[in-house]
Amino acid sequence: MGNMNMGGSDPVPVSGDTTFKNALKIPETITSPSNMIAQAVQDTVMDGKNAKYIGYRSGLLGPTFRLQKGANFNIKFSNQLAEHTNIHWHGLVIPAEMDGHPDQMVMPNENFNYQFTVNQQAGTNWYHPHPHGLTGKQVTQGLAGFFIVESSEEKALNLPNGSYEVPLVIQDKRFNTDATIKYSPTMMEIMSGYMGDNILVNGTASPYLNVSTRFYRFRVLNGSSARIYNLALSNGANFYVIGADSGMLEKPESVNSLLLASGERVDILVDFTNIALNTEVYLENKTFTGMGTAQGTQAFKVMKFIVNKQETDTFKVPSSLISLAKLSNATKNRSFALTMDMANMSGGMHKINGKIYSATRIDETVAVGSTETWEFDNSTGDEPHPMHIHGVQFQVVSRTGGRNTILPQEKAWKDTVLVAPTEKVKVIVKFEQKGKFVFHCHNLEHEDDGMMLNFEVK
Ligand SMILES: [Cu+2]
Repeated sequence: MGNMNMGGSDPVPVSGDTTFKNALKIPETITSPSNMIAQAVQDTVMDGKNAKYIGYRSGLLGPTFRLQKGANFNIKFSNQLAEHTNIHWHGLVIPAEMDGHPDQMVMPNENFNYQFTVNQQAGTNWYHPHPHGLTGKQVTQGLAGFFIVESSEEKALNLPNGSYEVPLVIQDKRFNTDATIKYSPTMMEIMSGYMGDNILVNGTASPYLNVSTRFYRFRVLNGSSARIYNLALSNGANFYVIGADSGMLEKPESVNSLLLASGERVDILVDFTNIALNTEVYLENKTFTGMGTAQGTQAFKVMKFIVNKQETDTFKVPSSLISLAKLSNATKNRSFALTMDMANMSGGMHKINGKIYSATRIDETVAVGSTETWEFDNSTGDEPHPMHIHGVQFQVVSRTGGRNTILPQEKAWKDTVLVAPTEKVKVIVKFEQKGKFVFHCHNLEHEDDGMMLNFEVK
């Protein structure tokens, strides 16, 4: 391993089926949750082959929960897998004992009641397992889903809804010849992240969606282990960013493309109004630079939209969306150095402030109710790290080095922020939930490799 490229392995080219002949699957929507089971499931994902995966209901992935701000969430979660798992409610600010900390495992054949009040603004959250060392494997093999929070303030905007509001979880996967999902990262792939050669949307390989001549709202989640996407439309049209992670922007921002890292979400409006019938428009990934040697070198298509129905749409993109109270008056700054250390290959290479994860160590102690700035410092690194903090939402305050700006998809309540090589990114956070939480890189191989620390709010 002496002369290896410190920036990671060669990129895994996307070489899967590009016929875009499979109708996009839409996960079941649940408004009155009762139970969830992590279990073996049968599904048809690749090449028409029925195969065994893991999921929370009847196929790959889980349902979309859709709850109103103020609603109570209460489910009996059963683990029918052969290994421990749990559920982290990514983006929800809920009590520590419900957050799915890596300490809080549900063992095989055991149950746990996840019970909390949804007490935050409208946004696109999601859920996935968080067992330390197994998160990448369990998410890649099928465990993930959306958790959408709605509010009256958001409803009043009359955004496209019903079948015109579509959640899209983008994931890259590798398959075995029997169509089961392969997950076996090499040492090199622990550095770069494990990338797949097939792009799936909502568990659908090579997907298409029929659309009408009107506006659509797409809630896009990067549910991949490591791959970053530079999303754009193949017709070159701009689209409107209206939300990011767990909240909405104050006003829509028109963009031509945007980067979305693992764990991040973006809520967008796409205008198909003046497109001729039978036109095909692709959601695609454009090449990009500045994210290490393993990312961004290849352009590829993600999914196909077929404009095949004429409709009259009177929707106008609103000039303003919601009011967003800016956090200020931080009383403390903490800085976190993001590094990669080849000297400790077997014990964890990816570190935060020189440390790999220890379940028994509290790394930071924060006063409940306090507001702080946290700075993620990747100024000496050559890998991108999407940093996620549990139990809070934050606002991005500054980015210095690298892209040197706050991007449209960062001007809202967030919980995951992409810190590129050479960048320092500062976020402002108010800590309102007591207890023990983690923060970590959402490149799931980095996370499983130990790029995660504990903090306790008390
Ligand atoms: Cu990382």
